[in-house]
Amino acid sequence: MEVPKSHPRHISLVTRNKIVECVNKGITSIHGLIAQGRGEAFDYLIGEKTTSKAKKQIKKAAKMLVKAKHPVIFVNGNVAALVPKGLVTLSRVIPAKLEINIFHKSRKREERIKKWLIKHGAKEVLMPKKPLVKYIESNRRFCNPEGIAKADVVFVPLEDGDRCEALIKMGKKVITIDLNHLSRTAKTATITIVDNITRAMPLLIKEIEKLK
Ligand code: PTJ
Repeated sequence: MEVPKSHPRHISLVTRNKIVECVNKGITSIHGLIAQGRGEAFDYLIGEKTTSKAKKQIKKAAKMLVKAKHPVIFVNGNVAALVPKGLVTLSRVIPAKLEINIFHKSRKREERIKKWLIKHGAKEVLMPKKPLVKYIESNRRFCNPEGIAKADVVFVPLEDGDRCEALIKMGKKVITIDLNHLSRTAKTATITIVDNITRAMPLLIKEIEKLK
């Protein structure tokens, strides 16, 4: 759908289209539409702008990612739809491994996300293999031995669930981006960036480039 540039909510509608397109491509789960709606509501409340607090958290996250020995970036269907190039650039500048980790079980969707990331420049994408995340029973427990098993810092954007707490219990540091500051993940992560991932991602990449 064409969104007129003059529309007052142009950016928000273009972002929504990205999710819809990726649902149609089988990359994003249909549930991703609901998640996007939740995010939009919170974004409205913060004026659809990156707050000064979020900017401070982005700086802290950049430092933590650069210092990490084995950082891993978890990718789900929504993140893949919204910032595919950003994920690839982030993994290159840190550098960190990209690992697919989805909640709504679908081997086909995992394969499509992998191909989508490769299309956007990824050289390597780790796939979930073994139930390595302890303390949880959802599909998110399936991880890659080369990724999560060795990770000291995990970037886990866009989740309101059980995984962040489990990763913390496993002794990992967790960085999240979530517009809902009340989500379970936002409340339990080591560093929480309350911002839209579409705005926060380029800022995070810029901060890491500065540090490097
Ligand atoms: O691909 P899958 O199967 O792993 O599914 C991915 C979703 C996102 C559907 C799944 O993880 C899910 O259901 O997520 P939740 O529980 O709805 O949580 C998503 C969180 O991300 C919510 O707290 C939203 O407020 C937040 N969110 C949504 N869109 C954005 C966002 N935060 C930042 N930027 C956004 N664009």
